[in-house]
Amino acid sequence: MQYELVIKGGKIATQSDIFTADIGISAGKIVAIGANLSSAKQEINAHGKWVLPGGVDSHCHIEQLSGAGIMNADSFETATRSAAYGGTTSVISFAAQHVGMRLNKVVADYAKLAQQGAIIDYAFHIIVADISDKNLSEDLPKLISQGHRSIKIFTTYDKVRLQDEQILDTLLCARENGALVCFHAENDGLLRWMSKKLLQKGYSTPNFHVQSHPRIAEIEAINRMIQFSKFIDQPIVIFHVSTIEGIELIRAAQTEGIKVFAETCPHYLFMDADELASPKIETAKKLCSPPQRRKADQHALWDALERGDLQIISSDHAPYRFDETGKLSNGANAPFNAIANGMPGLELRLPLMFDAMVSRGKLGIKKFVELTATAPAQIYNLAGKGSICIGADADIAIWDGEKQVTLGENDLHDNTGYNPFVGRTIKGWPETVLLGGNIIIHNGELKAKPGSGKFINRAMGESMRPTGNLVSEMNPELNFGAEIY
Ligand code: DUC
Ligand code: ZN
Ligand code: ZN
Repeated sequence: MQYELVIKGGKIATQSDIFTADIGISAGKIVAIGANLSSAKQEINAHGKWVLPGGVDSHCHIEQLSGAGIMNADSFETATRSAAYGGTTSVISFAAQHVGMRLNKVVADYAKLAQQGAIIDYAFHIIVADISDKNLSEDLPKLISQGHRSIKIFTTYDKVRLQDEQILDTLLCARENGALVCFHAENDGLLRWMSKKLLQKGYSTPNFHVQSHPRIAEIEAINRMIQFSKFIDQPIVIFHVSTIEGIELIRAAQTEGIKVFAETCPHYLFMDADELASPKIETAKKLCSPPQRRKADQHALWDALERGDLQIISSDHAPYRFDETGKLSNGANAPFNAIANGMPGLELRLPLMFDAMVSRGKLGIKKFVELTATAPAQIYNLAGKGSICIGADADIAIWDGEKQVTLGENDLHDNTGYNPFVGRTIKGWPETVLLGGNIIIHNGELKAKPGSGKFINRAMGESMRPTGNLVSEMNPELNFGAEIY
């Protein structure tokens, strides 16, 4: 058999195995894995290199208008270019509804932007902010059946959050149509009350962002969303878990049999609240919600990743330039609650995690592959993604495990213009990246064109299936025969 491409002699890692082999690729797929594969139109020598599945980043904000009306710094082109440079080959970004918009149109608009700009494959979480009109009765079921199998809900942020009753309606809609529901879980009242109190006392500089997002806000909202998930029997994902107590709630729910998945992000693992201690406006560069927490939380997050309580590491890439278009859109003296939240993360998610997990040995390379590629692909049902096996998409990153890189202020390929991890030296870097068997990055050069990434149409997956365990009030046998579902 003649292959279009053979990757020779690399050390392959999957979530379950490490072995040395050649990989034969044809028509965009992995068609052979074995020794001495020959007869290829093109060969890549990977001796001495790691050959890993391309990364799957399942939480990133691209070309998105925030709840406060501030535009991301990145287009699909710049964000996915940056992802590719960092070894990521699939992203799930957001189709973000705002109040008054029809979901159909929102998704069509984002789909068009991605189609024109993306250089890696993509899917969308649909942000539901307005369930009125026919959004829930018509648009959402149709969009789910068209392959958009995940929904995101905010429990906070004035202009986009849903009320409890609306959350229950949306969970039920997801249950009936087969989709996951993801949450930004923080208690809105608590955040607003704390911001008001801090500002009344004159505490307005960026460092007070941490106090304005008390850990109890996360704990309360995670707990409430878990109880809702149990009540409706609808699988959920808790985004960006940052606290010990949040982990404990998730772990207890999973032990009880509630279908709760969860992620954390590099900025919670590698940064703590001390990074936000300065009252200077530069602190705005690292403002995100929830905020970075304590060293003890970092340790707990690592333990939770090891045990499997948290299954995914995403970037939560939310790029805003450090100027009047982004972080400083309300001026250089803006109070902490008028500064756009988020930081760039698409490009460095994998190198930071590789450095910690592989070069420094924390949890090892199989767990690295699992958390950053295989598990997000499985949980969100991105067929063909996140693993190296026969029949998988040939989305592959070839890593030089010895390469050391010291991060500069503006050396990323996104459009944010700064690097929150500047000054760190990390070991291990993806030098060649393939998408569907095509080389898209090689030795620091981009080889792909905007628009070459494809939409990943998702079927209903196992993670989305309800457990069948009904609380008594929802169980017709115990509830006077009332059928709620
Ligand atoms: N927080 C969010 O909720 N979204 C984007 C980035 C952030 O910090
Ligand atoms: Zn969020
Ligand atoms: Zn986010």
